[in-house]
Amino acid sequence: MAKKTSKISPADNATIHDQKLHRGAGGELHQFAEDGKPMLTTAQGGPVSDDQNTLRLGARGPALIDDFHFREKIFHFDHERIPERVVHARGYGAHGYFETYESLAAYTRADLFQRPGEKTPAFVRFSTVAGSKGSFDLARDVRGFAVKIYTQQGNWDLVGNNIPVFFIQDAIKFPDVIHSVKPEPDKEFPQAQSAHDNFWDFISLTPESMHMIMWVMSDRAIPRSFRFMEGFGVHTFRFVNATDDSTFVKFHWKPKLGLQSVAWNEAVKINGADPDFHRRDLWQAIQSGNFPEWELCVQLFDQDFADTFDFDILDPTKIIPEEILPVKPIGRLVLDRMPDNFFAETEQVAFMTQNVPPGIDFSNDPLLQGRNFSYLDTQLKRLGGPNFTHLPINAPKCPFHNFQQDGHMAMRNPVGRVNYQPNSWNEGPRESPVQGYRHFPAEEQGAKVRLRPESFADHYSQARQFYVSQTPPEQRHIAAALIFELSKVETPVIRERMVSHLMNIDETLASKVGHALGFKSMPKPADAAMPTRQDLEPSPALSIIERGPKRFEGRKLGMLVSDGTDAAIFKALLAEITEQKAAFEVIAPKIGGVTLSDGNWIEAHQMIDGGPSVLYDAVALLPSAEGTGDLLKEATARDFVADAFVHCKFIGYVETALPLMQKAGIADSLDEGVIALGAAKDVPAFIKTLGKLRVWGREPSVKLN
Ligand code: HDD
Repeated sequence: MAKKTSKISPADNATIHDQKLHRGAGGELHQFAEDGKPMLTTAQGGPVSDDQNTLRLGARGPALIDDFHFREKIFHFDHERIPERVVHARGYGAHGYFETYESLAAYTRADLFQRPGEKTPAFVRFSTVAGSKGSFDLARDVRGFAVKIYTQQGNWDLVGNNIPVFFIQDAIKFPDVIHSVKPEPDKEFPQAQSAHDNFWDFISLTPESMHMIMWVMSDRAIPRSFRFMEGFGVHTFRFVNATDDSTFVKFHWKPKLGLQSVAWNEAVKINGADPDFHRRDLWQAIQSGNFPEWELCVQLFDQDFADTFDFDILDPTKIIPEEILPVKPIGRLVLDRMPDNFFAETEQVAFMTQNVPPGIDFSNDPLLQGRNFSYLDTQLKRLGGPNFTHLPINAPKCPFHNFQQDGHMAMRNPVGRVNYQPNSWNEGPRESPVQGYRHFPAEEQGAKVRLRPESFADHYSQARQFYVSQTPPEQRHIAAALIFELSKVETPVIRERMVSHLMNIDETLASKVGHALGFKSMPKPADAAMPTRQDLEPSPALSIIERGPKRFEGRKLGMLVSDGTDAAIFKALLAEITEQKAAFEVIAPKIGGVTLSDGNWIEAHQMIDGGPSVLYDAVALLPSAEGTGDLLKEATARDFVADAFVHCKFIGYVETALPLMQKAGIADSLDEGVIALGAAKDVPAFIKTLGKLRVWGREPSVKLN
């Protein structure tokens, strides 16, 4: 008997299917279920009848292997995770654009820097370094600041940190420094913390890390928000122009909203109250239209400058102070869109230091050279194969053509016969000697050696310069951080060795730390390859407080309210906060909200237990007399007030809140940072004062650290 063949052409087939298909809100095609809603299908497109029960032999019988839907669903779930990044596992990203201010053609032929006003799409991922993917945001740690700019000449990845120097001078030491800071391998703790023996053991045996340690022990390591951090390319790179002239360049990102950090005692509490504090902050800012912005600034210099500068420009443990070589703003980065899907974009984005467009080149910094190997290698492991560049977040946004093919999960496959060149059909893409990437023809010579140059040998002078450039509160915080961290070190000889390094940086700092650790006598200064220079000028640009924004824009006021809160004062605060482009949250005894004195009901963002004052930059205590009476019974309400005071925050208060302040133990030590709000007219002055951000003068009396 002849087999029946289908008479339906592909076109007919499409028409038949179209009757059952439906385009969803995101433009995706759906099959319809009986109620007209998009139908659940398997990954193969097979319609699913029951997603609640596995296929069984009888209602109480064994599961059947016939259940391909169950097997596919569980198989896919079992494979949902990819390896987390070996460092910088916890991160958060956003889309945006880079806008060039002026043509830099004299310095670089990089296309993105040629035309003033031109915007180029960008993606940024911020991260902590040591913690795993599920760790908390306010770890004392370096923050990653990785930027991918999708230029017309391919992707440029500037994979930087919020600190301009690094722990080590040579990439071969990277696994060691990272192993030492990660949880100790036998016990797998502590998580996301440097306060343990292994880390300080390695550091105290590695004098080149001392400059970085000063930064990591400073408030830079506990930023208030990603939006208030600087970013640095760290290494010296090269700009190369159309005629192959090279200029050395160091990259800096300067936040438009100024720098700000939190206090350590605050960071510890934020981690409990909101482990996603930094993520939430970025999400809320972008979703509410307050797009964070950074200026890209460069320090440009030539070989003559490099030859006369005090330190080797190839040494990644050194900076060039801005006071010696000013930074030049060359463009701005604006983040204006959150990813649609965290995994697809933020988790799968692959940054690689070797991604540079024509016109940007490397220096011989040995850390950078090692990184240029490591990043491609790690993406292969993490993303599972060589086609990670096919993922939309990693693919260039300019046209690209080559003969790479096949491999796991290839999404773009060549069409046609030719997959090599040269070929006899004159087909396919070809090289462009003029427009293509030309490496800067630096002339190099020398013997093959494993040697650290002598010019890298001064490990203490810039560490000292950083310390002496800080304001008194910042110096106190560095000392307190060292004391805290070393107090967690169980092996006395490591504590002593560390303090012996501090002796080479600043003796007062060293003795403060040694004294607090209970040393009977101070250790000798560590043997130093080179003596510490005392003549380096302080660099005010290194201080966060000196660089503070002096305004409250982008910050958040927490308003503690109750039923009967004075409506006029509350509304005046809202108006002024909005005027300052700042944010606010209402904290109430119940999440259901409160009724103000004028009878209007307002919603609460947090109930008092969920909105401790550590989540805010300043607070206003606005409960009515009756509300205060109720709050007096709540430990969380007392902590709200006491913490705000101890963390040196500005506090506005109405008279009816005084009993609460009494209970919190602050009523007898009011200072200029605790401001009475008698009436709505007092509000503008209060909000203006918030621009100072913290009352650091209060710190010694509250013994914050
Ligand atoms: Fe690195 C990730 C920054 C030294 C090897 N690094 C990574 C990320 C940032 C940095 C921001 C996260 C990127 C993302 O968000 O996906 N790393 C730095 C800076 C360094 C540095 C500023 C010194 C100046 N790194 C460094 C060295 C090596 C690596 C010396 C290895 C020799 N880094 C890696 C890595 C990672 C990484 C293992 C882990 C995940 C990834 O690359 O994509 O390859």
